[in-house]
Amino acid sequence: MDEIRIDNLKVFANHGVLQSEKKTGQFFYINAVIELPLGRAGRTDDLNDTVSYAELCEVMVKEMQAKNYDLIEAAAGHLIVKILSDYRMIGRVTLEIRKPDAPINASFESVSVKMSRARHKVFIAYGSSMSYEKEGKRLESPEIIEGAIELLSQDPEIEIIKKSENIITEPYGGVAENKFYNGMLQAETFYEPEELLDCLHSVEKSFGRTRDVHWGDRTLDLDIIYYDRDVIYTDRLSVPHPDMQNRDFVLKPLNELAPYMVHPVLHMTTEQLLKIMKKS
Ligand code: A4P
Ligand code: MG
Repeated sequence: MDEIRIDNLKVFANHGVLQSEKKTGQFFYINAVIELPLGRAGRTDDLNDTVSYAELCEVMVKEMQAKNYDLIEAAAGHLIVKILSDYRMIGRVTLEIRKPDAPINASFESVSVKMSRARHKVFIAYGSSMSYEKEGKRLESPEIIEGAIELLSQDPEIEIIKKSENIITEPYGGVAENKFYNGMLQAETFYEPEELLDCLHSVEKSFGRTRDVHWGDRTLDLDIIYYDRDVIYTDRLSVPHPDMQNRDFVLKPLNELAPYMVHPVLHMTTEQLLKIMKKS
């Protein structure tokens, strides 16, 4: 990916754990690497085909001075989310914030943090087979799903791009007894995979999700089906979802949103996976 770089942007701001740092302030220095496609601007010589580095500097100075953080990690994280959400052309932002006058009783040149976050394309399957009473009101599955999508859209690190229709499906796996409402979301996120999982768990929790029976009925289930074209296998996460190719309640809504998307392990499109599943 092409890059715009900004080196040692000098900003006076009031970040620090100590009250004295918040009161007096100090200089911070920012190195930014902004990844975006620059080929078009290279040919057209038009500022509209790129992102203005002057504007980026202004945004960073303004955001650094708008709020006082304890940690430069928080300042960097906040700046990255701001830049990625405001400029859709930008695919990744890497920021280093240096603090040469940190209150440390030792000799050093500066301390710094470096953080990098990117825009990721994800597909999230949702399912609900039980109602839930929230703030004195009984929510049926379609309302739970609507509420969950609303909560996800309020997250500054998630943008919902498309939603499939809700479909009503028979319980799968021989444990759950109720019919399910299922569907799929296509979204963009700046979260890393396990951060996204934590976010989905917290949304599930706010609609009363408990985890007592494996594959049992549930108020809300949010599963990561695809995370870019990555193959992820950790203690907490398997992506692509390992059983997706056997589930019509996953493949049908996915086929509505992304029929030609190729499964990174099985090397088949959603359409092909659905055809094979129907035959077996
Ligand atoms: N986990 C691993 N990979 C993922 C992923 N890609 N996305 C881990 C989300 N979570 C993932 O899941 C257990 C753990 O799986 C999570 O804590 C996470 O770390 P869970 O949702 O807590 O437990 P579960 O739902 O009982 O197990 P599992 O295997 O996730 O079940 P599924 O696959 O979610 O299936 N029938 C119909 N018609 N429609 C349904 O939606 N859903 C299920 C549950 C059963 N039958 C169904 C439906
Ligand atoms: Mg789940």
